Amino acid sequence: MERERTLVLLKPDAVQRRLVGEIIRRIEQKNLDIVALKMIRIDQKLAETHYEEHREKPFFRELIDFITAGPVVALVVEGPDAVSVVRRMMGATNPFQAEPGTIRGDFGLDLTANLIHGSDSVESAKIEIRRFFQPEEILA
Ligand SMILES: Nc1nc2c(ncn2[C@@H]2O[C@H](COP(=O)(O)OP(=O)(O)O)[C@@H](O)[C@H]2O)c(=O)[nH]1
Ligand SMILES: [Mg+2]
Repeated sequence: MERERTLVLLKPDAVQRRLVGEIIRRIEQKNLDIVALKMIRIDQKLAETHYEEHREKPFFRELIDFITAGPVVALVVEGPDAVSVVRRMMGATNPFQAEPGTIRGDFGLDLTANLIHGSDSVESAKIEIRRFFQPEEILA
């Protein structure tokens, strides 16, 4: 398996609901490496860039309002096949369809506030990591 890096965001609902520790525990328990971590506020501009692909969707405004409403925890997670491993740990976007045992399946019940973001490909991971982290913030 290729070693990959992926961008993970613990969304404002995860912070508000005190699920940061639980979600990071799962990432660590899986034996993935955390190579960068910080708490930030996502501003309007960063939110709109990050969710650019959804600009024409009916839920876009709600999504931007939600992701900018409170602090998030941003991580760079590294490991074999990290992009898809993290996506599987997250579970389906719709928490009603997310399997038990996944983060969204175990803790989520809302389509917008679904706790966690993970990059959906190696290519978008590279772009998203650059968008959220300076090179010197990431462990070599
Ligand atoms: N209200 C609402 N929010 C959605 C819907 N689809 C996606 N979202 C939100 O937009 C984010 C980005 O969507 P997407 O990239 O498709 O899902 P993800 O990659 O699994 O996070 C999701 O994580 C949700 O927070 C929807 O149909 N309704
Ligand atoms: Mg996505």
